[in-house]
Amino acid sequence: MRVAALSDVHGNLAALDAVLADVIEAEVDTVVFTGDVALGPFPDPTLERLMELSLPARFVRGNCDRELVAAFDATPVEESLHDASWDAAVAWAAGRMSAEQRNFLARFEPSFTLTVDGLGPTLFCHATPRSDEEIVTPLTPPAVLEPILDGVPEATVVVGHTHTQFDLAVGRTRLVNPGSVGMPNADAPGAYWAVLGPDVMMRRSEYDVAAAAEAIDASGFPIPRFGEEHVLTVPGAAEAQARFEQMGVERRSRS
Ligand SMILES: [Mn+2]
Repeated sequence: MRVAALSDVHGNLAALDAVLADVIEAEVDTVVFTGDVALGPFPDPTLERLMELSLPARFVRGNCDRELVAAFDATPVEESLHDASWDAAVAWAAGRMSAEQRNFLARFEPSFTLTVDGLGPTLFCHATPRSDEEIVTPLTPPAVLEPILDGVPEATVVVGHTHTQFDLAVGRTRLVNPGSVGMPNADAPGAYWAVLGPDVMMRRSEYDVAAAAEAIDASGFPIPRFGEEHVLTVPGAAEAQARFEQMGVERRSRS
């Protein structure tokens, strides 16, 4: 089969709609969302759109999806990657969700395998096969990456979480990140995703980022200037990877 891999929509409805239009043209067999669909400026209409998709779709649970369900249920989260401003965003977004939307998010799967044309058995997960928070980037040392993928039988592993497109060979495994639909780290604004099968085709969909950023910054989403800093302009890929890798080093040194 051929798959459209969409990750980290983060409640950016305009970006999602732009990608879905291009996905239809790509004529894939299924769409896989690799997590973090709703935490962002338009959580409820984003979930509504995903719940009524006419395309065949599967959903991986991201750390932010997990945290939204926990916040909706008022269950404390043990540890979070987020700082206090993002904790406020989780509470804000969970407060806009219906019980049906909560139940939809709660059914997302930790990971699953599909056989993709040309790529073979392909594992879809959010951060790494064993965690929805662990940070891996092209800067992660092989001595760290290889044990994470040791014992994973799939030829290809597709992850999201760090919002940056990459396509890496790690030992026998091809590790692919399609980037982020709604909150990318990249060298140009837009909505990033990938077509899988028979190879990996990285994609970028254009949309009206000025109008989207304006709507986002008027939405009440409690992260200041989110539209301006993550949609109208975006953090550069190299800079973001260095920042994520530093977070990864700090997390590894604590565990
Ligand atoms: Mn994530």
